[in-house]
Amino acid sequence: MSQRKAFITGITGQDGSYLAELLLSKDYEVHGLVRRVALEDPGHRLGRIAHVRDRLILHAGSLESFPSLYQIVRQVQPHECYHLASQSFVSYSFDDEFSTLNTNINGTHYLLAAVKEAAPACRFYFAGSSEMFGKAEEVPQTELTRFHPRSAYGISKVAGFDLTRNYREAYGLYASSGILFNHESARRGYEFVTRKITSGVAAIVAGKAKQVRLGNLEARRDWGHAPDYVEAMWMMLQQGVPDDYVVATGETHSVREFCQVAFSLAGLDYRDHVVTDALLHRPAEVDLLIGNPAKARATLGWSTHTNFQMLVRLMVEADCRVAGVSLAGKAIGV
Ligand code: NDP
Ligand code: GDR
Repeated sequence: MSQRKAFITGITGQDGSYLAELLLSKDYEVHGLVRRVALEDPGHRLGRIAHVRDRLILHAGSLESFPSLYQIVRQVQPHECYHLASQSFVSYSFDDEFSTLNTNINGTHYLLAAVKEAAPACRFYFAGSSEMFGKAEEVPQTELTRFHPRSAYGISKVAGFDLTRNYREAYGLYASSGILFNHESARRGYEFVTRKITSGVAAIVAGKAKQVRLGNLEARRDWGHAPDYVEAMWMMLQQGVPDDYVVATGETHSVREFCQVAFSLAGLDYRDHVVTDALLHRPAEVDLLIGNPAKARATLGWSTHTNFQMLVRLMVEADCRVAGVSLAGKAIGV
């Protein structure tokens, strides 16, 4: 069989970088969409894929431009397309609803249309989110739980999910959506709460900071480990028929618990270092988000390999390495 080709949007992000590694390990030819500015400044913007950069084929383009997506899809003729690129920071979507809706909704529509026109046999994955459940009507949430998004980000993901389903039903595209709950890693963006906490712990251990400023400590999330979640994306595109799947751990923890575990790994009490700031609270919070991954387990054979305690530990340890200190505060070679 000829080598399989995959096209990943968002390849420079957390998930894109792990998915690229996974597909390379499965001998795919991996193509990625990057913004032109990223190619101009690779040292800064391609950091997460620097170690595999020479094994990837990167194409300059943008979610805002249908012609750029169409040209790439037509030229590459991918067997699988993973649409991960988006304005992914929920908080920011309250500050700028317009760019979040434009990028996320139009970007998904443009890419689906490009695949339908230029490579209709290509299998398509859409990165849906637990934020689509928002003010959740039941706990835990399944593929059948009604959506009630609470942010422009959540609304944009519901629209992307509906577009993906519609291309499947109306045009016969093999198009699947993952409804993924939060997943974190040492490559998580620093603006997200887990990385903000673990990088904060490392900065305190290194003597470079004293405090971490956070918003709502009682917010709860179902947190998993990103490398496990990109496996589910790949599995979804290997099935006989396209479908939608919840991917989650089924466990929930509060931001406060995350702080407790992260600081205690360094022998610190989070209450001495975490300060709360009302300005960091969101205008609308989601309700209790816990996913039920039973369908993904039964149909895809998917499972998680990393529990909550392991996740926090690996993130704190990684950030300490970046800061050049051990958990005990001793300087280490970086
Ligand atoms: P990141 O924020 O780490 O990565 C986002 C990616 O999208 C980056 O590669 C970014 O490129 C790219 N991007 C953003 N805007 C554009 C644009 N206009 N044109 C081209 N590329 C663009 O996200 P994650 O890896 O964490 O998440 C991947 C996807 O999964 C996202 O769609 C997210 O919404 C969704 N998701 C994530 C979850 C999670 O917990 N991580 C849970 C559920 C869904 P650049 O580097 O140039 O900024
Ligand atoms: P989320 O992740 O909004 O769930 O979206 P984030 O880490 O930003 O927030 C999680 C919870 O922590 C609370 N919180 C704070 N959040 C941030 N960012 N900064 C703080 O200082 C802070 N203090 C408390 C938040 O209020 C929230 O309740 C992530 C993204 O990856 C999305 O793209 C994805 O769709 C969802 O996960 C599932």
